[in-house]
Amino acid sequence: MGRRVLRSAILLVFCASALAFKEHEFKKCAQTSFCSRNRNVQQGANFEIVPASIVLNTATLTATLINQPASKHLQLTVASHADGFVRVQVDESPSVGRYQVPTDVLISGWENKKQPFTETGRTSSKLTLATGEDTKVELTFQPFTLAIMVKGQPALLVNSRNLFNFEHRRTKQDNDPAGYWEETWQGHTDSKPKGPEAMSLDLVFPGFQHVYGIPERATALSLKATNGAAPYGEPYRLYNLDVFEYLDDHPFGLYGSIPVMLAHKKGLTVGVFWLNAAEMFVDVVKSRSEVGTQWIAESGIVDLFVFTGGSAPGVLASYAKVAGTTALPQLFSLGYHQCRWNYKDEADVKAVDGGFDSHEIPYDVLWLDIEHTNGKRYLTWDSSLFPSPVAMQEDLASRGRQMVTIVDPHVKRDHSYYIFAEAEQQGHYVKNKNNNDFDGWCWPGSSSYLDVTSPVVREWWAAQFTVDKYKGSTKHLYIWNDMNEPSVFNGPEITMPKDNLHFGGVEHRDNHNLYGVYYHMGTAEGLKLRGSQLDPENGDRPFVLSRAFFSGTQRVGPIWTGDNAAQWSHLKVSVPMLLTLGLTGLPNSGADVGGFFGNPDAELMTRWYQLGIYYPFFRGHAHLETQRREPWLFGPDHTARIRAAIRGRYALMPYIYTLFRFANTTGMPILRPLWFEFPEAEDLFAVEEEFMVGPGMLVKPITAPGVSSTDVILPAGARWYDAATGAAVTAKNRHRVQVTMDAIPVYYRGGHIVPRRERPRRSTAAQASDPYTLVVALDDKSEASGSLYVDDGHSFAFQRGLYLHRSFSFSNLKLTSSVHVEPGVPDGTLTVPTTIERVVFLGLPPSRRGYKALIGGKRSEPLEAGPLSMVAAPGSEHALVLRKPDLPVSHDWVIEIVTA
Ligand code: NBV
Repeated sequence: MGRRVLRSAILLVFCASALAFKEHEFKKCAQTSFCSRNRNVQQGANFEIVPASIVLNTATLTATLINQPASKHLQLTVASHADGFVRVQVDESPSVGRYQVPTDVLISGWENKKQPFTETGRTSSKLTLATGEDTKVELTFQPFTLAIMVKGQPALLVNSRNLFNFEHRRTKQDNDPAGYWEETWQGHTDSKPKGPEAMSLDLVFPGFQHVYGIPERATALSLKATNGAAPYGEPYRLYNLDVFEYLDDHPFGLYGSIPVMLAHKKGLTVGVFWLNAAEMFVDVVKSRSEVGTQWIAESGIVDLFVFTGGSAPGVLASYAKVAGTTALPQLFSLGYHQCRWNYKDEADVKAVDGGFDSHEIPYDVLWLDIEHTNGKRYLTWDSSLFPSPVAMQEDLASRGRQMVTIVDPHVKRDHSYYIFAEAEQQGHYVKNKNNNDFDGWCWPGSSSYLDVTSPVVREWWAAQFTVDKYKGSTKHLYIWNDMNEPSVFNGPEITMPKDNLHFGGVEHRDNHNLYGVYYHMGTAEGLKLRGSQLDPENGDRPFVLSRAFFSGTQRVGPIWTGDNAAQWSHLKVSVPMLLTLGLTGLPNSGADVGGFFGNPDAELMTRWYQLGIYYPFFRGHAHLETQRREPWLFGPDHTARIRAAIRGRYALMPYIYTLFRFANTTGMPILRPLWFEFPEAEDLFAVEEEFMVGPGMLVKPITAPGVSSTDVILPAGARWYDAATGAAVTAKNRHRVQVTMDAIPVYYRGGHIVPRRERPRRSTAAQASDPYTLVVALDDKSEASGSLYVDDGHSFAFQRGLYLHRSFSFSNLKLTSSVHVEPGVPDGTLTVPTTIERVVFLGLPPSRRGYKALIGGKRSEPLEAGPLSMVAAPGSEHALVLRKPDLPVSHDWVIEIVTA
C-alpha cells in the first residue's frame, strides 16, 4: 500500500470518525473499579494511630497507623522541611515495595534540609507539634486525622471526613469482588497481577471557598464542585490521554497531569502536591465553611507535600524547591511560531516564510508536522518533499529564523529503519505483560515505544539528536514531541495497557503519567548534547515542545494545550487553562492560536491573535484538513490588525523575557489570575475573564463575536492606564469600555515599569541590538519599579553569570537604574552596548509649566505629551515622553524630573 493511501486510511479511521469528543471511549469513575470502590469508601475505613508507636526524631515523626477490624498496618511519616513544606507519607508496614516516583522527576537538594518539630502538647488522644515560624501540625489518634495550621489559621485537614483508605497488597481469594484482579474495558482486559492497591485521601480546606490546579482540563479556574449536574458529577481525572476534540467545559482530564492544588482565601494560600504518577481522580465538594476534596489513586504510595508558605508566591516558591523552576527558554522561542499540519514541501516553506516578510509580520519559527517524514519514521525526511533540509534550514536561519520538526514516541516497526532496529536490538522498548516488545498501532501502523522511564534508554535517545546522527538536521532545528501520553490508537482509552512493563519491572499502571515528561526529558537532553558538541563552553538551551506533562516538565520545556477547536468557547477557555498551568508551576504554555480543528473566521482569528500574543508560548497551528490560515489570508484590514498584534508581542519581548527570568529563579508564573496579584479581594477569586501578565499588565480578551463594548474589572487599590493611549482610567472596579476590532483592552498597572523594544523587526534575532523603551506607570504615591533582564538569549552562559539584570525605580521624581539584586543569586557580569531610547511616564501629576528631565545630572531634555508607543494609534497622547535620553542600559544612572 502506498504511503499516502495508508495515511488516508488511518486518518479516516482515527480522525474523521472523531470529530467530536467521544465521551463513551473514556472511562468514568463508576466504570473504573478502583475509583468506584474508593469514591464510595465506607465512612469509617477507621484508621487510627497507635500512640505507643510514635517516634519524634527532630524533624521527622513516625507512627503506626492501624485498621483494627482488618488488622492492616501502615507506616505514617510526617517531616518538616526548611523550604516551607510538611511532607506526609503513608506506606504499608512492613514495606511491600510499592512504586514510588523516581527522584529524577524532581530536583534534589531539599530532602535533607529539614526544620525541627517542637512538641507543644500531648494527651491520650492527640499530639501537637510546631515548626518553622508559624506552622502547627496536630495529630488526632482515633480516628487518625492530621490538621495543619498556618499563621494561626487552619489550612488543611487530612481525614477529617474519615474517607482515608489504603488497599493493602494481598493474595488472591476465591471470593474477591470483581475488578480486584482483572478488569475489562471495551474489549481490553487489564490483568492486574498485583491486585487492588488504591488509596483514598481526604483533604479538606477549612474556611476556603476556592481551589485551583490539577491540570489538565478545559474548565474553570476556580474548580467547580464535582457533585453537581452533568458533566460535573464526575471527579476530575488525572490520567494523560489523547482526547480528540475535547469539550471546553468539562472535568475530563487531557494530555498532562500535575497533582497540585492550591486553596486560597483572604489572608492565606495553601498548596498540596501528591507525588504519585498513577491514574488519579479528585472530587471537590463545597459548603459554606470549607472545600472538601477526595483524591483517589490506583497505586503507589501516599506522598503528600503541604506547602505552608501562606501566600500564592510562597506556595509556588516551595513547590519549585521540590519540582524545579521553568527552564529559561531561548529568546527565539518566545517569538511567534507558525505551524500547520502540514507545510507541504520546501517550496511551501519558502512561500510561507516569504509571506511573513512581504506582509511585514514578525515571526521566529516555522514548524513541520508528521508529513515531513519518510512514512512517519521520525528523524527522517520525505526526500521527495524535502530534498534539501539543510539548505532549507540555513535559508531560514539567514533571516534569523529557526525550524521545528515533530518527533513522536511511536517507532515504526520496520527493520530497515535504523531507529527501530537499533532500539530493538538493545532492548529499549516497553514490554507487554508477556515481556515481549509492546506492539501498538499509531501513525506509522505497527509501532513500538521507547521505554524512556529508563535512564539508559533516555541517554540512547538523546544521542540520536546530534547533527551527525539526525541526518538533515542543523543547529537551527528544534523539536516537537506530540502523542507522548503515550497515544496508542488501538490501546485501552487510546493509550498503553496498564499491565505493560517498564524498566525495573514497573507496571505501566504505576508510572503512566511520567511517560510524557521522560520522553520530553530525553529529547531535550538530545538537543543539549548537540548544543554542547557545537559549543562546549556555553551550549545552546534546548527547545522541545511537549503535549504530555507531569510535575517537573517546567524544567524541560513548554507544553501546549493540544487539539482545541476554532470556536469562541475554546479561545475563552484557553485563559483559565493557562492560568491553571501557571499556578501549578508550568507557566511556559500556550494554546493553538486559531484553534486546531475547524476554520476560524476573520474575526475569531484576529481576536485569537490579540489574546495569543500574551500566551507565554505563542503558536498558530491548524489541522491537516483545514483551510490555509497564515496571518495575511483574512483580508487587508485583518492582516493589519494581526500584524499590529504580533508586533505588539515583539515589543513586549523584554518584559516577557524578564518575567521568564523570574519564573526561572523563583517559580513565579508569567500569566497570573487577578487574585494572585490582589489576594485580599474576594470578588476576584473566581475571575478568569481577564488576567495579569506579570505584575504590571492586565489583559481583557474579547471572547465573543460582534463585541463593541465590554465590562472590565480593574482591581481597586491600584491605578490603571489604558495601554493603547496611556490615559489614566478613573472608573473603579467593573466598568464598561468601548472596543473596536483593532485591539482588546489592555492596561498598565500603576507602580510598575515595563521595558519594551518598539522597532518593528522581522524576528527576535533582528531585535538583538535594538534600544529599549521604559514605560513608567505611576501609582498613587507617584512611584513605580520594575526590572530588565538581558543575556545572550540562547546559551547557558547565563548560568556563569553572563547576564545583565537592571532594576528601575521611580520615586521622589527620580528614575534610578541600578543593578538588580536577588537574594541567593549572584550579580550578572554582562555589559550590553544598548541604550534606553525613550522613557514614557504615565500619571505624572499635572503641571502648568510642564516638565523637563535632568539626565545623569547634566543634560536637560523636555518631557512632551506624545504617543505612548512609537507604533501607537492616533489620539494616544496621554503620556509624557522623554525622547532620546540615550542612557546606557548597563550603567547606573538617574533621571530627575523637574518642572520646566
Ligand atoms: O501530528 C498531527 C497532529 C498535530 O498537528 C497536533 O498538534 C497534535 O495535537 N497530532 C496531534 C496528531 C493527530 C491529531 C488528530
